[in-house]
Amino acid sequence: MRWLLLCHALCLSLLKASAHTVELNNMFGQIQSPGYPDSYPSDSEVTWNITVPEGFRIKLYFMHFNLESSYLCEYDYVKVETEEQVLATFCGRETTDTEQTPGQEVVFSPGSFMSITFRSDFSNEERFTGFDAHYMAVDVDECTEREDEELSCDHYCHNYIGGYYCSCRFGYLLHTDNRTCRVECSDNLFTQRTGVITSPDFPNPYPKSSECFYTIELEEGFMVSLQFEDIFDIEDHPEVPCPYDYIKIKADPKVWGPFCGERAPEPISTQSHSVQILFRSDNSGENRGWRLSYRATGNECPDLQPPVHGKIEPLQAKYSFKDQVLISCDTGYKVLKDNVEMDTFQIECLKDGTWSNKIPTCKKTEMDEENELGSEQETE
Ligand SMILES: [Ca+2]
Ligand SMILES: [Ca+2]
Ligand SMILES: [Ca+2]
Repeated sequence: MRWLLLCHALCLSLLKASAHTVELNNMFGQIQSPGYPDSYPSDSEVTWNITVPEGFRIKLYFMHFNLESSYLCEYDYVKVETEEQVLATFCGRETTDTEQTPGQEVVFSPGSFMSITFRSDFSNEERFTGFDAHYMAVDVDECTEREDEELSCDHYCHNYIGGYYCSCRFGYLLHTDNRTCRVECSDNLFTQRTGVITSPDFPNPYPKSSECFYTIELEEGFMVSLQFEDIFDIEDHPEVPCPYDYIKIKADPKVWGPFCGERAPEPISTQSHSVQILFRSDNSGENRGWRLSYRATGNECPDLQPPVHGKIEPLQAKYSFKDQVLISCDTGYKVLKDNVEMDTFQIECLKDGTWSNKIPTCKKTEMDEENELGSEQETE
């Protein structure tokens, strides 16, 4: 029992002495089996951990390789791995069905870390000279290798040794994520009675990482209604309502939306003269966006009858807020308003749906009255 305990302690310390780890942080270097180019000792284990800066990966290859061969490399081996996966296991002198030697093979790490372990078992059937390997940091070409849309450049990618950067097409700005291209679209003011508003670049996919504001601002008394077109495509989610991109419409205190998906919202009658539209996009996805037309209408005023011996211009079936009408009289007549004679008189349809004034009358001018009298006398 005593001996056993002693052996246990002794064997452990022996094992510890023969197994050790070497940390390597250089951009290149050489790794050799213990005692190289002499034969390597039995019961030996060495691990080399190579770390290179971010943006690089490690290239490893062998100039010499001579290890004891065994079924599936059970005895002696060189194992190349990362934290997560075994990249290669080598042993022997020649590649067979169950043993692989590196030969001309080059091993690349997917990331900036690689671990190489050499192990020999308790015996060697003959003399083996081990291995001589070299490693170096090589650039990762992020532009051709990044297949994940969440990580790749939105527009243009530029690779350089040790890193990469993104740039955008003309008219776009690189977002602070240094990857997606946004547009400046926060300052759009519409003051006409009708108009068309679209997402940026419509019907091409709208820019990512953008926040667009559109304001329709008309005089009080107008009421804006919105109508979306059939092409409507805003990134959505099958369960969560509009978590990525959306359009929202606001006319204090009412809010419509957020809207997303592929079905255009129903027409919206805001009942307001001031409408704000917010459109937001996140950093991924390709969707076509939206297009809407708006129209501002006011209250309608009652029908108008032209005065006797007079006319109104323009003559319309209906008049609404802000429409103006000019009243004039036939030749020989004058417009009479509040006992004042004038050539024309203008009235306007007000926001409450009433006319600014009553229709004036047309009065025969005095000169004409005299003339008429005179002519009557002449004919007598
Ligand atoms: Ca061996
Ligand atoms: Ca690079
Ligand atoms: Ca999106």
